[in-house]
Amino acid sequence: MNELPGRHPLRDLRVRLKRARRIVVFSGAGMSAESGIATFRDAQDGLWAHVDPMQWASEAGFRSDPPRVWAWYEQRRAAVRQSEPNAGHRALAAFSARHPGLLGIVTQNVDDLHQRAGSTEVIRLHGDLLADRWLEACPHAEATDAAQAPACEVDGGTPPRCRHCGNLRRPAVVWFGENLPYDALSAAEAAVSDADELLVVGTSGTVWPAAGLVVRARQAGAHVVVVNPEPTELDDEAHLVLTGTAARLLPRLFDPL
Ligand code: BJW
Repeated sequence: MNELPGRHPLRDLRVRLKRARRIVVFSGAGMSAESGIATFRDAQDGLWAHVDPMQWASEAGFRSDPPRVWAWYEQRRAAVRQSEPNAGHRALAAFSARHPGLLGIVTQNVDDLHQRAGSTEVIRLHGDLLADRWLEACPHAEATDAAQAPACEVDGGTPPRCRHCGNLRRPAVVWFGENLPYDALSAAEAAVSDADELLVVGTSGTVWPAAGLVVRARQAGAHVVVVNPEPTELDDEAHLVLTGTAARLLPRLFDPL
């Protein structure tokens, strides 16, 4: 059963945050929306408003047309490089700097805006948009002994390939049907299990197993707060739903009075 919000939910939450032993922020694409980065599922301008996600964010989609998918990722990389952290990212980083060890971030985001704002304790569940890796375990990429195989060489293609075996580079993100990085998911599970406050910011809560972290946190006793301008799949898990954007609400929660 969720709490009825008090007359001053923001003020009450600030008091809770002040008393908290461990705060975790679980963020999604909406966290970066006010930095100009498109969300995925926004009906108007989300990345997937007009395309089938499985054609873009799955291994099968990539294999079906590597240049098309690579070019889409290159556009998104350029948008991230040109963007800046917003007031929400900065409020979290500044709070962490004032209270070392109190706040951790578990993010589904593949941009680097939490890190560029100055947050150091960030667990990335879905990888790194700005990095890439081999599609297959490449014998040339893995070889350390030049006698075993010639050193791997990346050609200048789109996407780049290994000159020797044709293996492709791919974005170092987690696509549908792929396991999340084991270390990141384990660390995230431990972090949310230990939180007394969990703030769920800017995620629709539709993608698993990430969304399950909120269920886990609540079961482990955390006070769960959703921050989002729209309803989400996780609202029923929340003790409190704050309707508003990350860049507007997070400074009001975390900035010093
Ligand atoms: C604002 C705002 C503002 C706007 N301020 N807020 C259990 C049940 C059902 C399905 C599954 C299940 N377990 C696994 C699955 C399958 C699948 C899944 O979850 N499917 C569902 C969609 C049905 N999961 C997987 O495949 C995962 N892997 C896995 O489970 O491995 C095991 C396995 C192996 C083999 C076979 C099967 C399973 C992997 C998931 C990988 C997700 N990858 C993506 C793409 C990353 C690469 C890329 O960027 O291209 O990650 S999908 C995309 O969704 C991205 C995001 O991180 C993720 C979450 O999206 P997010 O962040 O919530 O964004 P939106 O757009 O949905 O929402 C934005 C929100 O912001 C909205 O609420 C707005 O209102 C709000 N907002 N402005 C605050 N200013």
